[in-house]
Amino acid sequence: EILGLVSGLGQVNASKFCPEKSASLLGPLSGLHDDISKEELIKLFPEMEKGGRLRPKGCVPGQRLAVIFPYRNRHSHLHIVLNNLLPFLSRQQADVTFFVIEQNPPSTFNRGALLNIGFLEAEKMARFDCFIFHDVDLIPLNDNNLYRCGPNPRHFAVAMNKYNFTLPYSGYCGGVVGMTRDQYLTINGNSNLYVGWGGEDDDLLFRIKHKQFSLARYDLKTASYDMIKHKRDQGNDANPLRKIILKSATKRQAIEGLNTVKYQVNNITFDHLYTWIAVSVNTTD
Ligand code: UDH
Ligand code: NGS
Repeated sequence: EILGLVSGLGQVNASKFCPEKSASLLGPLSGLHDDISKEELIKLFPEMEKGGRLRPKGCVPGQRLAVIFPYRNRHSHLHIVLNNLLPFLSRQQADVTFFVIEQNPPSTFNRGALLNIGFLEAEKMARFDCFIFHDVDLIPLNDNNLYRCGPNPRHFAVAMNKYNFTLPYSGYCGGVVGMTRDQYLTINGNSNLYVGWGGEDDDLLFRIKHKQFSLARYDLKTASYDMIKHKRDQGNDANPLRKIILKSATKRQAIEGLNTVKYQVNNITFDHLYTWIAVSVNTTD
């Protein structure tokens, strides 16, 4: 009788955890590109919890995820990407909270600093196991592309439409990257020195490798994305110094990054779809 009780309990516990791979996955997806309003999205996903948390009913996921969007003036992209990510992550049975880290004017856009800020601010809210740093214009096209963290940092955005669904160069580490809390702390996050477009993602890979991690990637078919077409942003001109800064990536790693990012939080809103954090980034431009 005791044995029966023990094995019974075992079953109850085992069935509480979500399976490694959800039975709801569809594989390849066509990608939803149409504009959608915030109100329509809220209607489509009433089950979301304040602050933008989605989690499965009926089982407990192994990891709690924070998706961090670096953001300025991309309202339509944000909602298009959420219209894709919400069903995608729901099918993956993820426990996920979305953070929009908005850089207020006038400083030049600084993607690396915004990702550091997203990490630090999310840490103040809850204990997340896995951080997915996600450009706001990238739509995943296969739901076998599991948004999870593992023993090494993962580059998710391997194959994008704009590069004919191939990796543009072997060291490309942009778009969407995922890391555990410990991995991000170990590499000291992103550099804050890349003011304007370019280089911060290459710097990140130097940091990852310098701490003896390898970069995990799914295959091209699994890790494919559409980039939403858009015009050039204002306030994010290519940084003419990016290649020079990149040369000192590993020398700077310990003394510049997550441990030195300077910013002020201007506002925090716990919305239905996301936690929105508006910040001013103190940079040298
Ligand atoms: N982003 C914003 N607003 C901006 C700029 C960037 O929200 O004004 C965010 C957004 O999440 C975007 C990410 O930062 O997806 C990366 O921006 P990006 O300009 O590096 O990359 P994106 O893929 O465009 O959007 C590529 C344009 C290439 C410009 C080439 C310059 N030589
Ligand atoms: C490289 C940039 C990266 C950028 C990548 C892809 O040249 O930051 O192109 O560009 N590195 C440097 O400039 C040093 S993109 O597809 O965004 O146009 O991510």
